[in-house]
Amino acid sequence: MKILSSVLQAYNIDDKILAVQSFGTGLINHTWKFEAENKYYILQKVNVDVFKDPNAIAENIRNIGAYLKKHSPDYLFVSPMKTSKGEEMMFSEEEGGGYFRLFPFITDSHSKDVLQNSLQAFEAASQFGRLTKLLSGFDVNSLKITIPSFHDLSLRFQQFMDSLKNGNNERIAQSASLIDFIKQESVIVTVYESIKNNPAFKKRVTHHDTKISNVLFNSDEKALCVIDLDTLMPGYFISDVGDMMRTYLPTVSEEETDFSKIEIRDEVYHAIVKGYRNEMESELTAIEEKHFFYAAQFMIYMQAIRFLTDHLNNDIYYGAKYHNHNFVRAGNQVVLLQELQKRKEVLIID
Ligand code: ADP
Ligand code: GN1
Ligand code: MG
Repeated sequence: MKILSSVLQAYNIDDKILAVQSFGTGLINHTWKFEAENKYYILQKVNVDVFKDPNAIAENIRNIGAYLKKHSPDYLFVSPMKTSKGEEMMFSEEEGGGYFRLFPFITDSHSKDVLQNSLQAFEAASQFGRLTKLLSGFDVNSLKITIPSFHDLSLRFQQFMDSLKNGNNERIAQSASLIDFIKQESVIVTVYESIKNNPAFKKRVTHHDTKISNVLFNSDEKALCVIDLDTLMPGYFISDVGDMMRTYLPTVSEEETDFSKIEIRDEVYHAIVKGYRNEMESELTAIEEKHFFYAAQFMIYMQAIRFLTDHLNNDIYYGAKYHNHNFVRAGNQVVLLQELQKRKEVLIID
């Protein structure tokens, strides 16, 4: 694996490049780690099929970074490094072309694909809550929309219904029971529509991808910071809390193919609520406070829809590493939602 020379030139890195490796388990961008001049770096190629305007990401991160530097100077906000021309990203024409950006590798940090205990959930939820809280004075409407209607469940449901008309017929037949389940649970969309029409649900600066691999921990298991800031956009708290629930509650990830292993950890649910509330309590309205459990349903349901829609559309968005990959992922998320629903009486503590 070789790093493009135009990329290294743009960042004035001309020494020997060591130990280049593909890094992380992200589904959208490409990420590598490498060493040069005794320092470690993270290099990323932005997926422009998904992020049609990479400059919008750079602008959001620049403006939020400047705000945090002024108002919360001790906060660790991981911005991309500047090129020698002072830009947060560079376009390379080499090998098909693409937008690349470089980050300093945060020392003594690692990320996780599966959460191991509720302390980690508390740490991560505090980090995501803190980010939104520190940005409560930032003009949320000044943010650029990097993916239009990203967490708009009504649109995701519509895209799913469209895939039933225009998608792969064999896959539609294969997915009958998943399709039925998603249709049966469409009250989750109805509740989302009432949220959209309710001014007590506030639009705040929202991360929109709070999965556990987007938190960096140190060797003492303290969360250092959040990363993967491409979808920092105006949004509802149910997006961030819900994606934490979706990815932290079960003992296995969305990639697990043995669905009997999907179990909800009650103590993790409570740790997420506690960590997020610790930071956000003064911001959340009374009605928002009552929607923590709904947040989990909302995000798991949306991810089930997105994986299944992609399967029906022949994997054009997420791709597939094996035959039926998105079908399996959708099945995993459906089982997760069913397991969550079973815990409803126990988990709702309001
Ligand atoms: P993706 O959009 O593909 O999910 P991420 O920005 O989340 O990309 O990066 C993928 C992985 O790379 C992360 O889960 C984390 O392990 C690692 N990573 C990203 N940025 C840094 C950084 N600045 N320092 C250390 N590790 C990082
Ligand atoms: C994608 O890039 P990554 O892996 O952090 C996706 C999220 C999904 C997630 C499912 C821009 O996130 O919305 O929840 O996969 N990001 C985009 O793992 O679609
Ligand atoms: Mg990521």
